[in-house]
Amino acid sequence: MFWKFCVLPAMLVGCFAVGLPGGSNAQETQGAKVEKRPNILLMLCDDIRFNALGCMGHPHLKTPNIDRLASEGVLFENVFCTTSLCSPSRASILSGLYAHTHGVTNNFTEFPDSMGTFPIQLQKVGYETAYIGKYHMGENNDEPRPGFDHFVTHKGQGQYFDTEFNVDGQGGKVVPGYYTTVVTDMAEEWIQDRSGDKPWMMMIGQKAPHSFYFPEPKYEHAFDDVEIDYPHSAFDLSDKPEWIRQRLNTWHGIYGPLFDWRKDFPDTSAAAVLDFQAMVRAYMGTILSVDDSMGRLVQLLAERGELENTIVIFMGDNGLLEGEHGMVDKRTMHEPSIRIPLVMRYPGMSGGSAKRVKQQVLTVDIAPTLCELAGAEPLPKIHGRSLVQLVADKDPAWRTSWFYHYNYEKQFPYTPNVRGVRTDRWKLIRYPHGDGQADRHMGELYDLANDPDELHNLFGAPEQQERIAELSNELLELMAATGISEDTMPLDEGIKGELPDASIR
Ligand SMILES: [Ca+2]
Repeated sequence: MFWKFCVLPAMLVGCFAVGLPGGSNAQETQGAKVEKRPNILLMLCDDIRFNALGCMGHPHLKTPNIDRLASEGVLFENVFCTTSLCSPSRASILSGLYAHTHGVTNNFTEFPDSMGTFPIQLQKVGYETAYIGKYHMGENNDEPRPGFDHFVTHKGQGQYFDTEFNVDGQGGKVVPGYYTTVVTDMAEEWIQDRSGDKPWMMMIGQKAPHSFYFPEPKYEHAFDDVEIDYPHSAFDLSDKPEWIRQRLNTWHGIYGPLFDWRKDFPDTSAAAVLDFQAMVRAYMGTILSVDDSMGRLVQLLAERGELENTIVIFMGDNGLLEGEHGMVDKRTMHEPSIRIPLVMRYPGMSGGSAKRVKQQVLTVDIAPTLCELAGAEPLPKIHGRSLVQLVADKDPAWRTSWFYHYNYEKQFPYTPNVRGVRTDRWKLIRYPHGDGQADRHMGELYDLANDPDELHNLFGAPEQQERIAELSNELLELMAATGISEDTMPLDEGIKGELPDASIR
């Protein structure tokens, strides 16, 4: 097991830094023939579920353009965020660091300007870089950020229609139209302006499919014929900790307002499932436009002769619960909340044929991967690992476990503090109170090999107590390896029924 090879945190950092093969492009640039560095197009979706793609087996959603990337590239089947929340996860993607190190532990904290990121590393080796769309680190800041030559974003969440964008710090201006189409137009324009002399990297922050869900008018009725029920797991909470039952009637529970799809709440009646159905249909509708967006951009790259030399990435920032265990939203460590989709098409990495990767990949792995593929200097002392060797030869030393953390939010009092460990087979979730004393919520233990839907909590099973002790130790070791010697977190003030402030929903 990789982690056990490195006893001390300092040594572990060394393993990350030196254990990887050198980038082939970097070597090429030192030779007589200078190969062109690859362009990078990274489309980041907001709150997209891991299975909300045709290529991941969704029963209703058709995403032919993203599926094509998977059929010609690499589909990572087990990808996770280390904190299931927009801003912390986005900061981890940029920096390769866990939230406790980059410091963005909630949705209201600025990403520090001094923090290293992969776009900054790429700029240093001559890349032109752009960010277009939802950035959302710093709730009310739409000004340009380090690492990007061209920067277009908006304050807060933005709107599905007629969002006010700030282009390169020139001030906010409403751009009429549907968000997904508008950012695709802007992305096309920027790519078309590139001369082809310099490599470029563009990140597109799609708003979709984040709540509140408003599909493009042509897709408003795309799923009207699809019947949707609460998942089976919503009705068997007997072995779950009490806080999950307390969440049922709240902003993040299935009997609550469902991001405004239900006007009178809580509603536990059978008929109220129609509100849930309407919500899920709209969520799916927004994703159809995202697939169109990817189709347009891939077409443009092909027309420019740049497709084969561009790393095209589609991924999510965090997962989303859609009724599982009676919950909506994210933040928890249950599978739908932490799993995200990740597809990469780059013949220079995969050889041009379809590949499937089953190992556990994390958001923090993106930055080191892109630095390596671009032939840029690695970011120092980060927590993620480059995926290049894993894709090439399966990397027998790849991680077999990792830890997850989330801090209780006063503004969203529907999830406790979470500290957990996920191995290839087991998941242990603990809910520390935040005062250093014993946990006050029951934990959760799942055998993912035999119970992938997390229906049977084994935390109280006498025969599992030794395993729980072992996994608890492993959790501490993993945290120590990322620099957490003393874990600090807010006090858990409990699950509350109040709605979040309207300005931050
Ligand atoms: Ca998100």
